[in-house]
Amino acid sequence: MGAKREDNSLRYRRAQSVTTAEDITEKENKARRLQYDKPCHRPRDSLFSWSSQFTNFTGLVNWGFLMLTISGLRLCLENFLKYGIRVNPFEWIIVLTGYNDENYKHEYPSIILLCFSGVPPVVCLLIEKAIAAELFSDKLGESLQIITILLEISLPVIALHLTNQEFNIVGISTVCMVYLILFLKLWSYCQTNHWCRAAKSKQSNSLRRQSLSVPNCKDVDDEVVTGIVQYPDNLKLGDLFYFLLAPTLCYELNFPRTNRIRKRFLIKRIVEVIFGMNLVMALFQQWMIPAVTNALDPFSQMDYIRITERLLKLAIPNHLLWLCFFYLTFHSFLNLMGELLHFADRNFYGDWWNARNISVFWSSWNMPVHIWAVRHVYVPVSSMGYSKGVSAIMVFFISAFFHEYLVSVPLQMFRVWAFLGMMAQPPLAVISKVFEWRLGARWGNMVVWSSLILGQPLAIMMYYHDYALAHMKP
Ligand code: 3VV
Repeated sequence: MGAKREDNSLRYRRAQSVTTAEDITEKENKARRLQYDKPCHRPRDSLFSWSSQFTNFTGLVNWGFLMLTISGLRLCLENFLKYGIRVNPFEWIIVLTGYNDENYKHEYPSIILLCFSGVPPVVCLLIEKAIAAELFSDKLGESLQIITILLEISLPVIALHLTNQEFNIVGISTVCMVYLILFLKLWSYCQTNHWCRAAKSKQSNSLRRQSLSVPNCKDVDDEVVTGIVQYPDNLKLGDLFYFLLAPTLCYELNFPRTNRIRKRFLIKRIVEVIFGMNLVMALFQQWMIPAVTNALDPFSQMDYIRITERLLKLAIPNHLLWLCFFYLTFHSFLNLMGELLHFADRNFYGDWWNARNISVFWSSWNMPVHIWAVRHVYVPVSSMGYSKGVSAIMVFFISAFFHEYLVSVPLQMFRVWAFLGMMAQPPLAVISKVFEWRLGARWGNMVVWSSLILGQPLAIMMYYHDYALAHMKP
């Protein structure tokens, strides 16, 4: 058996090998072994040949890390020598508060809008309560809910266009992000309550079986489990505000809860949030701003070679900032909120770094948005009879719209780059799958990383170029 395996492996090596010449026969080898000249040669492949089947490249990986560190160090020194120290925390305070000497304003429109963001949820809750108390018909109530959440998401745009207030860009960006998160949460809140109502009102056996997928609705399941909140007992201000603060976009009547706060874990996350925020702001001032402003000239002159050089230069700080932002948001901040609120489901991100194609990346990088998209758009659209492809395009369309909203509204400049960037994802997913099928998972993963590293600086430059043209003097 052993001999047979050895024989097979020899045959395999012979078939694969470039240097194991077929003319060196087994017989010749035997003869050589009988010689007394202490032979030290035998047929074997060089390690870099595929046929050698050598796989241990740990040293080269170490070398790669060392080269990266040295190049990074050189980049750091070059940056400091060229621009001096640009990190200035006071500048952030000026940007965040909108205070500057020439144009000081006492009104803080962004802060007023942030405070007002507490009102739409209360309106939604009141409508839900009115529907539950049968003051409104379901149809009228649900139409009112839709109008409320559409008004809520339009409010930053309305405030920008109808008031004479001057918003600073960081303030209005924060407002748009908060209003968008609120929009997604309220959509989930209304739809989940709608599912509970629908399940409650249906008595027939077949629909009772369907209602098992919405298990927290009173009168639906005959066995009422104690300690579990059931519709409409959930319609309370405390319950709604817990959901608004919880690190999820999907509403449930009974979230999984932890029974204690781990103090060491909490302190670690707090330190990470404080340190991470300062790091991101410092990197932004010291590295990102000079790289973006320096890339403007080649862009306006349409000098393609220099554009490419500038884009590659911008790609590095942008990518590092993006990685810091990922860790800070999805690990440090969301875990901090989860720990404080006893929220037990910490599935905020998957191993997107191993994604073998773009589809896998989008299903694992931002889990709160992905789970929301699946639960509130993808599955409902699929169950209306549409194919998976159509449902996925629908999700990406909504996502593209909101990406554009997050960029265009603060810049007050309507372009389509962010929208097109997101709408390019389904075709890019197909391309990365072709790479994966034809060349293997490693190449699919390369496509994912390349699109992340190169796609973002391109989009940033498109917007910065258009913004500079519109707002800055030559
Ligand atoms: C807040 C902080 C900001 C920026 C990220 C945006 C996307 C991804 P598949 P299959 P299983 C849509 C709204 C977006 C708003 C955007 C605003 C962002 C800002 C808001 C965050 C603030 C950071 C950074 C971002 O990160 S923005 N992300 O746009 C959209 N795409 C997807 O989620 C997926 O590609 C999707 C859903 C379109 C397709 O996913 O995995 O390729 O599809 O068929 O495998 O199924 C998906 C799941 O659905 C289940 C399956 O079992 C599967 O579950 O594995 O994920 O757990 N499923 C399918 N059919 C089902 C059925 N009939 N019943 C039940 N389940 C079913």
